[in-house]
Amino acid sequence: MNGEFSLESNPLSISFAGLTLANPTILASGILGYSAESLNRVAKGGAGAVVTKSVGIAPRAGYSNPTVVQAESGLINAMGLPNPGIEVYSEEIRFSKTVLRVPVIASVFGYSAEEYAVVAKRAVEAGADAVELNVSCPHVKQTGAEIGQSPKFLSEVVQTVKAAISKPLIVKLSPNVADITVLARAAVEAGADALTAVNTLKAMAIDAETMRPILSNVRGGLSGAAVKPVALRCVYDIHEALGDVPVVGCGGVANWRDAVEFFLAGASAVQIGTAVAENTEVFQAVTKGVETYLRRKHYGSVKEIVGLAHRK
Ligand code: RRO
Repeated sequence: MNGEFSLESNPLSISFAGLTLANPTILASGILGYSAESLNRVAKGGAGAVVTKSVGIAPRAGYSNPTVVQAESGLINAMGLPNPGIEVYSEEIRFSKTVLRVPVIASVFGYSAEEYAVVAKRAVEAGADAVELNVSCPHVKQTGAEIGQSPKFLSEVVQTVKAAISKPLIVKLSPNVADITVLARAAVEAGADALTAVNTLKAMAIDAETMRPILSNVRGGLSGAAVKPVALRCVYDIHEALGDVPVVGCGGVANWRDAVEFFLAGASAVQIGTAVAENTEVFQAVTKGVETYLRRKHYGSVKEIVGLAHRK
């Protein structure tokens, strides 16, 4: 095995929705995902899989600056879905598959169910190992949360994409809803193979000196440590309501303890985003810490601890 673990005997390996990862850490969409080169840097840094920046059918410039503002214990962004469009981005996916040794998950968005399906199909044709539907961007009109907050729209998008691709379909849910289990159930009943919980929390920042909102788009999405308790509760709610549906935890993971908390809540893997901007070594550090934790607690694998916080 060239000195590597076989995936079956590796206690950190995890399988969900037809994907097998050597470790349960995944690069979240939107961070370092613009090119095959940056995805490769993250994979070499120890990520078990990577998710691309969200890509749509046509190029989009995104919002003007400022697009990011530091908040207490987190970041607020309103990038506005900047992306080169699937035609150009397909080349990055194709190239990434020649250099990366971990699964590449394409994050896709659209303004209709058909558009989502076209982009997803093109991403899979370019070699993506799975598709993550972004139905949860909190601040771009006519896509994102407008779809992810409506069980009817969500169901239509998921069904249409599912019929168009043969690879695993993951749906990234919004935390900006009254009851996330309603949307989780709608996605699964429409054919989602797994869920990512969650995208950013709707937020804003105001400058006391200029007396104006800071972001050019006024509203944005909060990520980082500040959202972890919300994301954890979302994963817990989904696991409680839907049991065995694979969930990928996303929101404020920065160290092994955060990751373990998400596994105990019911996540099979975790995505890391905001913390990567500060520390590209974070994947290795989290994986090592999880391994030490499993040994200390006498568990043989990550999957043995998934959902354990639900024990009565
Ligand atoms: O590009 C963005 O502004 C963005 C997206 Br697509 C998303 O899904 N979540 C977010 O916080 N920002």
